[in-house]
Amino acid sequence: MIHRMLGLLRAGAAFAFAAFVMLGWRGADLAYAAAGHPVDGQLGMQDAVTPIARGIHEFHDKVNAIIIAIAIFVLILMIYVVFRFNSKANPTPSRTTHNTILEVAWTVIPIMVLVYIALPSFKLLRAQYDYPEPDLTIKATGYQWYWSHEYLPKDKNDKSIAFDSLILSDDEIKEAKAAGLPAPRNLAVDNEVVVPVNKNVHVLVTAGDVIHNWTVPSFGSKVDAVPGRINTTWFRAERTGVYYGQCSELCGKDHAFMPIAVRVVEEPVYAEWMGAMKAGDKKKAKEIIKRIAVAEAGGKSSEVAAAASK
Ligand SMILES: [Cu+2]
Repeated sequence: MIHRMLGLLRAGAAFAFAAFVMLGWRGADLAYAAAGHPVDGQLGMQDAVTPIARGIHEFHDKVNAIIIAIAIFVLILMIYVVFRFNSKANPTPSRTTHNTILEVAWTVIPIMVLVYIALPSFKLLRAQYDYPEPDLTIKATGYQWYWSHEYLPKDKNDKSIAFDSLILSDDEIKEAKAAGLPAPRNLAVDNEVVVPVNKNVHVLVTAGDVIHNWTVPSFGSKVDAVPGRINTTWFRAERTGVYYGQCSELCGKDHAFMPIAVRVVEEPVYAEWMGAMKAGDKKKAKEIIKRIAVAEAGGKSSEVAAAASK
């Protein structure tokens, strides 16, 4: 009897250990996730490259640890009850019906756990909706089935630029790959959104037909695009690279084929790209991005990309 209980306790401990190993795994698959898109065999979420996304991941891990601890605690209690109080081990059951201390404890402790979860949750929510001064504002409009992006002018002397982002066809992906670009299937687009690294970017999100959703997991951004209404999100990407997302509100037949690609580049590259776009030279703008993309795909570091831009 005692032996069986010990065996079960040991199994519980093994389960707990396995759960924590799984949690800890998130650190190990950063190398994959740094790709800015999901990869085969990946565990956990895509790498966080903004303070908000990092906050979301930390909060997720913390809540997960609490969930696992509670599940293990309840499991151990149940196992104990099954063996200690079954009809053989405990033929005359106790007639106790109330225990004030116990009842207060099992009410107050869960309240304390919930408050412990709620406080950082509100803090995170506030950070998401507490917009810092923008360095750049982009309007993203969802259409069936592509995204249109407009860079709003800083003042009345400034010029706005706009372009559509459409998914690459299989042939275009082949071409891009031949040119040394990663171009992941169902994620790569013809015109990437380009933003400078370490700058606050506000995104005004809306739609022109039905409801879409502008989502980039690595930024912790996920905002419904509702026709006739402007929703907002902000991000400050801290690492160069290209970060992908997908429309996340079922919007029709090609819902799965209207990805979002945001390329984070060093400030001088951004200025160069913006200059070309404002001059209406889309070809030159594409060349700039291609040069950075090839350098990053090969060297995987922002230094390489920065050097390539000189
Ligand atoms: Cu959509």
